[in-house]
Amino acid sequence: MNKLFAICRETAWCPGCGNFGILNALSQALDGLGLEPKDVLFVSGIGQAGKTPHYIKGNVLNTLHGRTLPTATGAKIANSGLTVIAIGGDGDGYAEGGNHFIHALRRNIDITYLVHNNQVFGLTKGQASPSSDPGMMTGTTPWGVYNEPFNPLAAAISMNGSFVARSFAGDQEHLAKTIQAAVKHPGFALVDILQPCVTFNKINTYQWYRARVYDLNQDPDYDFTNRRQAWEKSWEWGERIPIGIFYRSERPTLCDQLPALKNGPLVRQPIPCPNIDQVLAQFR
Ligand SMILES: Cc1ncc(C[n+]2csc(CCOP(=O)(O)OP(=O)(O)O)c2C)c(N)n1
Ligand code: SF4
Repeated sequence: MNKLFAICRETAWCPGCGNFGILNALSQALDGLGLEPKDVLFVSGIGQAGKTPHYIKGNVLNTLHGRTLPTATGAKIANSGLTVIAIGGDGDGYAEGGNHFIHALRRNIDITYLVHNNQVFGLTKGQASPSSDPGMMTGTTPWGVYNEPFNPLAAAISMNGSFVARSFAGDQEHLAKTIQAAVKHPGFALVDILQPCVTFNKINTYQWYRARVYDLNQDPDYDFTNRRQAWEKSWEWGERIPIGIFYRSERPTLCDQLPALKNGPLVRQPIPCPNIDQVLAQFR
């Protein structure tokens, strides 16, 4: 297999960070799909996860914290021929960018969204995030997290997200396979990735996850087209944690429905060249 998406720079991540497993799986997945870096755009915001596009070959659009999804949406509409992969942390996607997450699900824009879910704000030194487990003590929650955690899978299934999956940074094969399925899916594809932050999250470690995760798609009775079953499964957390494709359905994507894209990607369409004198005459 060609290694076109080879990892191309030294990283600024801590040794042992779960982001390495995600980066390797992403590169493996894209090589396996036969894509070329020139046809792939990685979009990210700010955070440790947001650095991922800097370390892999492809086009990169690095935007503001929490604005990964609207930026990726704009890029996909401008050049619908690109494979667009949005990447961010749980803070970027479920806190600052939480509103955008909901609307990307509604629009069913054809992008893959990888959320490196380490249950903390890693870059800013380990504050609690929306997915921190209750009771977790951090710099901003010295008496423990009081709030109910945000459940991205349940939220996505409730909003009729068309592809909803979870994987684990410590299982590269499973993650690469899940990313491939997400990229191939026509529509908005969420992959929430359990990502150990070895520096600031001493609870949800590799060991902790390894003792709990299981592949729900190995269960012959699990039907990922059954939305109710998927929603119920999305609440399983604690002693056992399911990974795999929770829910999948097909409906028109945003780009399928935009009249301006009927003749192909906007960037390939001729730009109407107005007569500048006539335009200026309108303002006289
Ligand atoms: C609008 C805005 N708010 C806050 C910040 C500060 N900030 C930068 S990264 C970050 C959180 C990063 O956490 P997460 O998105 O979970 O990514 P991680 O670093 O854990 O991969 C915050 C709060 C910012 N850069 N911009
Ligand atoms: S602080 Fe956590 S998320 Fe950031 S690089 Fe280190 S281990 Fe990874």
